Amino acid sequence: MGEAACRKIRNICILAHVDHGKTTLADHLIAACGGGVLHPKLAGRLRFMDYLDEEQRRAITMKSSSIALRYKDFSVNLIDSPGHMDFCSEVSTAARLSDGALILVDAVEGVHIQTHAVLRQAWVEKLTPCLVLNKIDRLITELKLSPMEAYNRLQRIVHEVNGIVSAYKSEKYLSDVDSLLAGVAGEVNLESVEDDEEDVFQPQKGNVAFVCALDGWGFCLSQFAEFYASKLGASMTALLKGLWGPRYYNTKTMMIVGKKGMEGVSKDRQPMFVQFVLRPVWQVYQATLEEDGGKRMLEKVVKTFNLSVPPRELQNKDPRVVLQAVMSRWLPLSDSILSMVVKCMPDPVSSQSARISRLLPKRELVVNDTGLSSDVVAEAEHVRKCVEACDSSSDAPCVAFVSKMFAVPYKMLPQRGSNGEALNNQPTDEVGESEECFLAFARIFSGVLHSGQKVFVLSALYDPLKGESMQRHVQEAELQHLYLMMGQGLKPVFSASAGNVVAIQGLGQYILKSATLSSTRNSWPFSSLMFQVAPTLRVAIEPSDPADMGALMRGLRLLNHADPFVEVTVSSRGEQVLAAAGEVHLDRCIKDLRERFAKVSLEVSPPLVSYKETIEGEGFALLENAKALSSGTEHVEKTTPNGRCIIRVQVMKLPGALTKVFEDSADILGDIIEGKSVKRNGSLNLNTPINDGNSVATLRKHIIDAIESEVESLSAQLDKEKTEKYRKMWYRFLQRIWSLGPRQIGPNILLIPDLKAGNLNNSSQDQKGILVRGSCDVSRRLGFLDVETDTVSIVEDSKEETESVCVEAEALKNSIVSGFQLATAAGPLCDEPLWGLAFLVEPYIFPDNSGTAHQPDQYGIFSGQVMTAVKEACRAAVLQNKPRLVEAMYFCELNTPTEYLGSMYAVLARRRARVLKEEMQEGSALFTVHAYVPVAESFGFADELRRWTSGGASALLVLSHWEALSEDPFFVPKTAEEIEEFGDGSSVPPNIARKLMNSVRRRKGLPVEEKVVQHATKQRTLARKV
Ligand SMILES: Nc1nc2c(ncn2[C@@H]2O[C@H](COP(=O)(O)OP(=O)(O)OP(=O)(O)O)[C@@H](O)[C@H]2O)c(=O)[nH]1
Ligand SMILES: [Mg+2]
Repeated sequence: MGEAACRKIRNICILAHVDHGKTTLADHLIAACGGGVLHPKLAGRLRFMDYLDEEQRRAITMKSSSIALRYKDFSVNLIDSPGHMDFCSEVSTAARLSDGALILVDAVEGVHIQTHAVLRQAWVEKLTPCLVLNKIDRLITELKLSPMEAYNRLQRIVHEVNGIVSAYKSEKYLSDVDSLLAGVAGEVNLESVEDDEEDVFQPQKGNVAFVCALDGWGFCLSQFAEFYASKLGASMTALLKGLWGPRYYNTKTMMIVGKKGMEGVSKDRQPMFVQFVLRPVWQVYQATLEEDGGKRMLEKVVKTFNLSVPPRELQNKDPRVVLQAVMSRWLPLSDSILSMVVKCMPDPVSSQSARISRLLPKRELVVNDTGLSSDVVAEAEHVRKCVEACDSSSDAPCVAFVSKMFAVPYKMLPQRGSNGEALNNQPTDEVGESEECFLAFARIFSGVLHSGQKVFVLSALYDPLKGESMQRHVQEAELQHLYLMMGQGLKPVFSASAGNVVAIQGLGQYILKSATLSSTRNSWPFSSLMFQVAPTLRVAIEPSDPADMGALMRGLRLLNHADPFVEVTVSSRGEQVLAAAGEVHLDRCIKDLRERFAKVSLEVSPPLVSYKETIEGEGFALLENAKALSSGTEHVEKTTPNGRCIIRVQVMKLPGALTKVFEDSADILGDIIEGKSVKRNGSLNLNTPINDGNSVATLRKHIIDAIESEVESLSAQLDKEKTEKYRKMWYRFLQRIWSLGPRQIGPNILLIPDLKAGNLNNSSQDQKGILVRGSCDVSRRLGFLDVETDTVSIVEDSKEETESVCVEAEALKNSIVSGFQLATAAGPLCDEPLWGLAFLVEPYIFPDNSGTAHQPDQYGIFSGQVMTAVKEACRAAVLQNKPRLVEAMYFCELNTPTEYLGSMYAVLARRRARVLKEEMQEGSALFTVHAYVPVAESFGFADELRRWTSGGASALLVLSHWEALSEDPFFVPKTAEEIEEFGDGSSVPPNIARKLMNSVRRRKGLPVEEKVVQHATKQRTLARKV
């Protein structure tokens, strides 16, 4: 296939918030251009792309799927995507394979959370977007707006969407400027640094459509401009400009004028969009749907716009049939949308040259060896050039990207090939273990793929310059069959060329979720997909009959393969844990497991909610807390069983902002701390300080910003001198970071003792304990220490006797760090990770008098003892400093009709929600409420809400942040007032923190301190209050 044919391809996806009408719109496009797979009468009701039972049952889309359409001489690959938050990973897979995106917005509901998310996704993947304002009919029939009010509303939505995109643009602009200033070499695209003020979506430009997918009509301004141009004999371009914005038609002068030009002409001025476009549409609706709407008006419209509607349909008794008959002939939906797609969206050739920097970012190469690698680089460059040009010739290298794998039962695969030959579509697995065939959802970016071809499957970590060591990341596979996708149907093709979206059979054993296919080893893999959220809802699964364990394991393996987003892990207690994005997703996974992949009956645990543990302290308290730390007054002390080491630990809380920086930067920290970045560059030069340039500098800046913001917030309450002291203290702490935990990258820090801290004299034994001082590894890697300033020797007076102790001290450093890691991985409340704490650990070691020190096994025992002592001391320090449980919070957006507001608040209150904002949506009876809901309380939330509001209210949840519960889980009344309020403690019901803590302890099999029956007699007389 030549370039000309390639120019006639459009790959598009439909993206929107849940229920804004994507699948309904797709129905109409399929009915018109799908080659007869869907009868036009069923369009809008069948929801062809929702072919899974579960999708039809719940009436939401759960996966993205593609259909090949023909419009005029264009072939359009349309991908319908889900809008529900739980399936947002499917949006990423759809966006990667497309060049353009139809962004739908419900004209009544307006912009919602997922609208932001999909706009961002389209922006990140460099797709060309068009805006589709759907459900215009609701403005007429539900809200009963006048054309003028409707115009204002539509204008507001267009404006809002433009605002969102321009924010992404300026963000990009800023980050480009940042990297320019930082002097980073790399691909800085000067084009995008240019500030273009123009709105992305402009109806006059033809990239905004106004549609009603339900009734099957829609238009862009050009259709009306064309019609009026011929009718009024005016210029089409002038009309196009006039049909949006404050432009009026002066009937006297027959001119298009601004507001001023209309002064004195008429009192009831209406912009041309209202007068020429919306009014006729409103008239048809009124004429058909209102009792005495008047048939005459309808006839007038039919006549004015030269519509040929069969009289049989016009006379139908059902007004909706009449309405649809008129509207779909007047403004056919598929034509409007597809002509916009063809006109405004790029073909694969232009699109790939614009998207190349996202798809295959240019690599910074450190070519140190000669020979081999320069050939490799040259070929990899050639591949990149071909992808950039979308080279569809047969001698170009083949490159395709698989964005997900999906499962199809073998019996659903076509039995005949493209030429009618029989296909051997039997399960090929030697194991014969499944009836499911895995297909790859892929787009070809260069060259031609054909069935039977051999390709290399490159994983995201593959690096062609590394030769042998990369064997794990590249495999050779044979493509069995290629299919064009028709929703659920598959149409076998022998070959497919660059620019097409296809399903590929035969890669099931090679690819788990996504991969790059290439005909040469010497090519870089495509950049990974960006997912908006992580799978957070975890449950443990076991078979009802233990004998079915094998089937369950197999089922989980298949599910993990078939769903791009699910995560299957084994917990530390050996349970199979399934992580999904949310409840709807989880339900579908369990159903798939039961009915399709494992086919056994299953037991599913209640959701395993993660918590964290921290200590109290905020704002002012932090300062006090810090003072104690620097003066070293309050500490916990532990001694190892052999008495040779004393550990002193103090703990303080980190400022919230700093904790957040550490949490958010786990990936970068991993690179910096484990030094992965060094290896990755291929220049293993250990003499140069590890300086991954940009990322370290940015992280350092974030850390400093966090501290400054904390200092600033304190400065309101404190005098200058104190805040200055506080700031200084923090900068000193930053230079003393030995390790982070848990897992070396968590949000807790281990500080080395202050230089001032001396050695310890143990009076009872009259011996001198030597302080083991670690090295500030993390500080140095983060660039808070310039050179090796901290290599102070452990003891200044290294006498003979202490020398051996020093050697030992050196060897024990690892145990100390390990103890800290263990403590931060499992806190004292319920073995959940610690969060946002700084530990100052001072280990003192005493000389050994027993003479057994140098035996290796003795040493092993001693180091173990030190590790345990450090761990115990850290945990005890947390317990002594007002420990608090930290829980994860969802951000929740709710929409509810006014009459259900009361019930909705009742549901929110039961779930410990905190309402942030509530507002009435202008021009409708809907309320939008934003709230935080604890993850622990969120299960069944959507269902309960639906029940209590008779389906009126809907909610979407996004994981937001961690928050400490203010309650003390060990609360017992102590002061006189507390005792007065709660009694002596025996009858205090456990508070929420305690309940949560106990439930986790019970789940983990840890001892729970509970008084089962305390005052038996008293209890008997108590009434049940439930
Ligand atoms: N009044 C009206 N309702 C519409 C219109 N388009 C779609 N709907 C209705 O909106 C509901 C959702 O439509 P879908 O097409 O399933 O929405 P979706 O965007 O595909 O939803 P997800 O795939 O779950 O995100 C259905 O009940 C449709 O009938 C429209 O133009 N007007
Ligand atoms: Mg849908």
